[in-house]
Amino acid sequence: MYSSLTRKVQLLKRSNALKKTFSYDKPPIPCYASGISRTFGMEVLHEFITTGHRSKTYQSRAKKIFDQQFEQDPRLEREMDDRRKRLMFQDILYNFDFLSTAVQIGDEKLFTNYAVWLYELLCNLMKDLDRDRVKDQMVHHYEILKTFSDNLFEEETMIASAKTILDAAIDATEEAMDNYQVSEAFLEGRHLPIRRAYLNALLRSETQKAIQIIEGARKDGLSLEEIYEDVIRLSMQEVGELWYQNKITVDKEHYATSTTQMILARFYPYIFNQKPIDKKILTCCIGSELHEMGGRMVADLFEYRGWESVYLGAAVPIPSLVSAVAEHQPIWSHSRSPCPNTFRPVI
Ligand code: B12
Repeated sequence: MYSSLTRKVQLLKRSNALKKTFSYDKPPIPCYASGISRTFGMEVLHEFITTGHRSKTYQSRAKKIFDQQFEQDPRLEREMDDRRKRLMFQDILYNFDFLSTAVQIGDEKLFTNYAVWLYELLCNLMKDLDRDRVKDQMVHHYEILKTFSDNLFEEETMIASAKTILDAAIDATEEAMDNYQVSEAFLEGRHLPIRRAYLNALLRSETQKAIQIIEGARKDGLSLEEIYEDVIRLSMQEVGELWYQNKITVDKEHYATSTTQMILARFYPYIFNQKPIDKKILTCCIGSELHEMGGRMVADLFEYRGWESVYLGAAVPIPSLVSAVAEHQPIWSHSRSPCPNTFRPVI
């Protein structure tokens, strides 16, 4: 692909400059995806002026990769407007640049660092897409690049090296996916590794894995209270934080909620099989309050301790609550009223 000596010298010069200047928040070469104009390196500027950025062959290869990604992934058509498509195409050209530089000088890190930087940048730019979706797009792109390695490089060793580097970029992007910032509250307290793994699984929409983490925690001896309080409650509260900070989309929050509810339901045969102690609790959310999972968990924990629990769920009108209390005669009724969060005994 880059056979001329001049080109090799250019690449080496640029890669040395990159090694010096690369940092996570400071991209080494201009990236159109950011929409922010950054300083061009002299050789890039020269190439840009003389060739209209890239040669025709270069552009047509990029176009093939671009088209293939759209063909194989129909969701892209919905996610990418014209501007994004244009930027994505430009990024493919930059990806070529970085890949070939890394291959030429045999420095895998050059490409993997860039891949992580690009991933974080795209997550920030495409807030309407979740981190796992952006990750999937990038991984898919590197997979396609792998199949194109034979077209991009001539020598066998370079083709093999490109594939290895792309595999490393896939791993680095997968890792970066879990590398988001969490709140102090999430980091405090017991069972952080389990909590972190559970939250990661939710954010990756890995339902089976989320189930396994909770079941594994149970098998490892965590009590139901620990699972509810230290793992599930704090993970869900973090989901709320991430949503509030616009780091995850609302559908991801809904997924996390429904998956967690499904996982809680798996405990029911066990929870509802305890020795009764002849006490009854009634819980619910009043009025317009929809946050029903906490109340459900409270009811579960009482049930587990032998109480009979009556859980009315979300958005219960006050007259209905009053008649339910009359009907069930609980010795303790608790309700959650609309945001901001308040809980009060009703009798
Ligand atoms: C899932 C969720 C939703 C789901 C709820 C679905 C469901 N089936 O429950 C949906 C999408 C419906 C939703 C909607 C909204 N949500 Co919301 N939601 C959450 C989220 C991410 C998780 C809630 C949860 O289940 N937490 C896990 C449980 C275990 O924790 P918990 O609720 O605190 O419960 C524990 C204790 O508080 C207590 N407890 C809770 N309930 C009860 C009840 C009784 C009887 C007792 C004794 C104890 C008790 O014990 C529990 C166990 O420890 C939270 C984030 C968070 N910080 O919790 C935001 C959060 C509560 N939501 C928030 C907001 C703003 C909203 C909306 C207004 C958003 C909007 N603009 O539409 C609406 C309001 C809907 C409404 N009318 O009530 C804010 C509230 C901000 C505030 N300070 O009030 C939060 C904190 C997100 C955020 N960081 O901004 N939400």
